[in-house]
Amino acid sequence: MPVDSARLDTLTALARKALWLSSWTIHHANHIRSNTDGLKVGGHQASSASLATIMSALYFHVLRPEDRVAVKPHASPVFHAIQYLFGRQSREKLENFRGFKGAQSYPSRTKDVDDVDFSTGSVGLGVAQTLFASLVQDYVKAHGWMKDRREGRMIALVGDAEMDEGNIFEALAEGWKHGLRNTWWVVDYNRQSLDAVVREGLWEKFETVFRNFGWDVVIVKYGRLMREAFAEAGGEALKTWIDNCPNALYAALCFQGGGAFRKHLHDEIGDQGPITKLIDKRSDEELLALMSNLGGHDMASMVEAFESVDHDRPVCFIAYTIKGVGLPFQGHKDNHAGLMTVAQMEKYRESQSIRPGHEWDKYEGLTQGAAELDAFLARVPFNKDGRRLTAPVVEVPQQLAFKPSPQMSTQQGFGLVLNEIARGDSELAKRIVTTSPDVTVSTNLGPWVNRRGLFARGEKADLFRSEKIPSTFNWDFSPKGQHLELGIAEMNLFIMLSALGLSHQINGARLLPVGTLYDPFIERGLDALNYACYQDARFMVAATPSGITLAPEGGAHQSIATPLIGMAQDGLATFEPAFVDELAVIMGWGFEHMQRDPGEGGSVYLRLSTRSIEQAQRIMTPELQQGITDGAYWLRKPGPNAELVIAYTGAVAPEAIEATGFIGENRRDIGLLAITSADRLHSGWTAARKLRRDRRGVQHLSHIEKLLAPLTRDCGIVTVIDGHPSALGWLGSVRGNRVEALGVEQFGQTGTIADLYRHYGIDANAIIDAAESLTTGAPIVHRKMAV
Ligand SMILES: Cc1ncc(C[n+]2csc(CCOP(=O)(O)OP(=O)(O)O)c2C)c(N)n1
Ligand SMILES: [Mg+2]
Repeated sequence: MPVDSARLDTLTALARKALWLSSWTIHHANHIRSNTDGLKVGGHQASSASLATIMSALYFHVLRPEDRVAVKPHASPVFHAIQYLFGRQSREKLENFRGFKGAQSYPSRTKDVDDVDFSTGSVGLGVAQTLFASLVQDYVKAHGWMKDRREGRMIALVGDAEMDEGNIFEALAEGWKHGLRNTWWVVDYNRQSLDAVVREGLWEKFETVFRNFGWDVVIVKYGRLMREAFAEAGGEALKTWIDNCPNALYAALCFQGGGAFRKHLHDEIGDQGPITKLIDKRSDEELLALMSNLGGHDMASMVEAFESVDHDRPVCFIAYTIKGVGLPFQGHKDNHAGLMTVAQMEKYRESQSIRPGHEWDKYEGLTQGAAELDAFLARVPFNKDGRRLTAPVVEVPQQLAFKPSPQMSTQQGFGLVLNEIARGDSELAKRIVTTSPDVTVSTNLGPWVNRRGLFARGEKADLFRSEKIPSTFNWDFSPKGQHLELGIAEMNLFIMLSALGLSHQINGARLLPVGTLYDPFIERGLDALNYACYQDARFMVAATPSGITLAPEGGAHQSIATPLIGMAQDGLATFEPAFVDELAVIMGWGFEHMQRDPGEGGSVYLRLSTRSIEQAQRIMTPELQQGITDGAYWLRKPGPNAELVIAYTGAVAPEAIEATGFIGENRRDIGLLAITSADRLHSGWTAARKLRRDRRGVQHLSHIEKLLAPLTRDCGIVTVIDGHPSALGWLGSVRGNRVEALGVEQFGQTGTIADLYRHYGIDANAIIDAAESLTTGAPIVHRKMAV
């Protein structure tokens, strides 16, 4: 239905206001707020201007409350301005833009107060997030959890240079495989990036890519002024000139203004009667207004383009824009960090009929009355409370069961625990959804998938099964399936986990996502993992195999840095258990942790191994359980005069146990500390120190402080991990003990586990050597001979 002209006028006025407010926000941060540390606000003003009309069309008119949006990072000020007009952002936070606790530089789900759906900032990731969010919505719907909620459109406002990010193309391919729907990407085609003008002709290539992947492509090139001019005598020639004008020249002329356009048009088209008349009847100002009236700056054209979509296939809108439109540096190639001078801002203020001192007034300078605009904004469909949903907590059994064997790896145990959950009909079993980038079988998710099936919107039987060809895996696809098959791209895994892990807030349906990959490839998807955590998505990632313990797989697949990544990543609790009973406890805790409130819960990373080791035969007491989830427990308590403690993590447990046996014959009271989570130990220690500093007199001790409390200062600690030694090296600082930290610092070789443990110095002999260097007394004679 065409939008009436009064409504269009109001939308245009609000877009103008949003642009003013975003510019004033930036100006305020730079020139008015006292800024002693030279906090420069760049990279926002020009980018925000570029999108002001498009975003206003969406937010004030097109969007429905069930829609979800990822806003291009540098359009943050215009996003906040729109929210301010909605009454969902405060003037105080705008005045404090980019300041401490102020409106965020890039839209943030967790740090902003104004209804951000997806955090953005690292270009490319927000775009792909909308695609995966749409797949997740399909999953939720197919499982019958949408209730009476309407399907939302997942919309990304995309900078044209964002398309250089490979993760967008990885996502496109994945979306196609899954029959993507309800996804709109609106490209702000200003033909500028940070440094440069976008390469001529690049977009034609992208367009083909989109169409190839089944997307509808809607190009919004000309605004209404342009279209009207094209209809005038000579208009065709003008259109041809515009179409043929190179990106860089068009941008430069927009910067220079109407006079420059006139000169070029005259020079290049010559005196051809009608076109000359068309140009010359316009003043410089009018000519500039015409030439900068690209589709993306024209409310009518944008509304029309959005409303023309009558299907649920994915759509890519390419909206032509000018970076910094309407501002003095519009089109200038250096405008990314462009700021207006005080004098320029004054002029802009006057042009908007805004009185000094009334810069923040919502409707100042608009012709529509305040009551009318209040009523308009109150009726905007998107402007609704409660867009962020919640979902009840899924109960997790006290202890997760698994079928034990005397020898097992943690990777095997992971499969066994999930298999046991899959056999039952608990709510937990229903809400777990697994996903893996082409390593489902090799990370032991196979048994789970056999029982719960693969997800697809349509049924598809396993051909091998229907052809009666024996196979270990029965992989039927159906709308009830609970495994999302992914191609190899690890970025897609983490963005998918991010989307699944926000389902309780986006769809009001709780999912408990579990993803698997090989540990070294965490680094491949690290930025997406970081962003998933930054937006407080909740998931469990099992990374296996890991370390040099995957020995014959070779150096390229060995992971050294991941224990440190796990410790350093905010929002991610990292565990590296040695025994499967520990893993079962951690997974149970993890499923609960994933459901805790913001600020309390988070995601979980399990660094697992393929090394099969002898399992501890023991009763899982509540005390042991607590130690495991807090990060450590004494496998052998140190005696009262302990000279030495061996602290180990993960797959090297047999070496630590063996060395303890040998050393124990010559050194008194030796203790063996099993560390299940260096991350939780360390963060607990940091938190306790902070608490004691903040509230003097508080006696709170962290778990590691309590564990190490019985040790004297003279007691040495040998730490050992199949990973970077600094992951455990800090233990010495807890109570001032000397430490020998063993671990891996160079890329690995292929070989047997024994070869490599010996080569990198994390075998029993290396532990014994380290113990000797820390203690005095007779040499430790019962040294294990090299095999
Ligand atoms: C992954 C990543 N790399 C680099 C940057 C720095 N950066 C911010 S904006 C930008 C250029 C963006 O250009 P475009 O997407 O076309 O948006 P525009 O500036 O035109 O609004 C760059 C390189 C970033 N934010 N994220
Ligand atoms: Mg751009």
